[in-house]
Amino acid sequence: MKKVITYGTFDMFHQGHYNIIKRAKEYGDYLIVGVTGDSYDVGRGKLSVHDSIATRINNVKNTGLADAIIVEEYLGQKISDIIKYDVDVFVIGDDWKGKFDHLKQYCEVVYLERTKNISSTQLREENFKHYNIGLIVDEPKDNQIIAEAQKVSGFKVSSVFSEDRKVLDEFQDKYDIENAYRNLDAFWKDTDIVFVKCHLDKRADYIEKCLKEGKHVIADPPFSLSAKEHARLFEIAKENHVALLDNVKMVYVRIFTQLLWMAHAGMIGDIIRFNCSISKRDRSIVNLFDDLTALALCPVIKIMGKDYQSIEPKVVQSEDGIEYASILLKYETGEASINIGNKIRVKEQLEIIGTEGTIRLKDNWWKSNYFELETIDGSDIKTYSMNFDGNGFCFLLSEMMTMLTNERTESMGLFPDESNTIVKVLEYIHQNV
Ligand code: C2G
Repeated sequence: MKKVITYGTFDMFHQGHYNIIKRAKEYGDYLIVGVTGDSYDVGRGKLSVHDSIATRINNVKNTGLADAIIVEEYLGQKISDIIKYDVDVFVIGDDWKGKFDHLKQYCEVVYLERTKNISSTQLREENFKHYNIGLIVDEPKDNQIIAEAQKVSGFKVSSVFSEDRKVLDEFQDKYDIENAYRNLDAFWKDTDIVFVKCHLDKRADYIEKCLKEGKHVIADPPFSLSAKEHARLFEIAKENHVALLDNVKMVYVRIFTQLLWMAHAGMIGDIIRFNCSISKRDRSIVNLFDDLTALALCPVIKIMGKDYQSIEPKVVQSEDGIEYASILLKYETGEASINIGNKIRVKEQLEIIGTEGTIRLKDNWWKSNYFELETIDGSDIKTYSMNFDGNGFCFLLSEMMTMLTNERTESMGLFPDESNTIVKVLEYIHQNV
């Protein structure tokens, strides 16, 4: 018996998918179809898959052509499958030409011509609502927002607004953005979601204007250094039935959800101590201390909770502002310490110490794709990882798409009251140093 295998996501099942499965079957007597699992697709940057795995498997099943259907869960599984199922021929579309030649040592490799003029991407574009993202900027830098938005179907960065003509021209040239505006009314006409990417002194004002205009907003935290004003912005978002999201990417990355689960499900016992440190020397960033502190407070609030009992800030200041801060938040059952180095360097790491184990994220913990779990029973250190390219903003956009589809305006990555707590702590620090 000659066995054939082929793989695919088979999202929005279409004629091109049917054709390749049918032609693959003709290469042998028994056809195995591998359907990609969600984690595998996320890991290879395919975030726009619309259909659930159950639907995708069902669609392959309904062709009546597959003798067996398997799920592709990890990179390299193709080799194991070919060996395990004693496969003779591997078939794939010629958009992958040359990419699977290394499988020739295990079986025959056949690239078949793709069916023209049909694709899942095209069907998603035709069938689902699209949202235009507009950026409000005060420097010609996009922090990878444009590239990240391209990974999530349904979003497109189409406009930019800046008060500064030079910045606007430079930005439009650099990123090849369709529309550039210095007039907010014109900018809003083209925009469903606004990323307010400007310095803290203007952030709250722009956020408020956009929300009142009925636009969904994403902005760097803190939105303001006044806890009252920050909380009011969430109220305005609620009144206008629009979403307001903190641009904190780490909480949307699955590795963080996994870490949160482990910490809260008691896998390291009772949490007694949280340590995290962050520093940056970029003097060109205004309010760098506030940006860094907000970022460091995010995992504190997510893991230790909002109900701290006291805050003890210790800071080193110069005429340039706060150069270093060590902030201790005391909780009923434990404490959290964060070290912020603004000019003064601190080693970046994040550590959650529990009575039965420790979770550690090394180096750039806010964009880490792995963490370690060390339990006190003496077993080995376990590493949990998840690969992703880019800076993780696409995961925030993915959550935004879910929110828009379900008409939910509050993010479940960082809840509004968690965001408000972060600013309450920041405000306290500024008032007490
Ligand atoms: N295909 C095709 N014609 C189209 C569209 C897709 O022949 N118009 C083929 C692809 O070449 C692929 C299969 O249909 O062989 C499935 O395509 P996708 O669902 O896009 O999956 P893909 O990302 O190509 O998965 O392990 C996963 C595989 O490596 C590839």
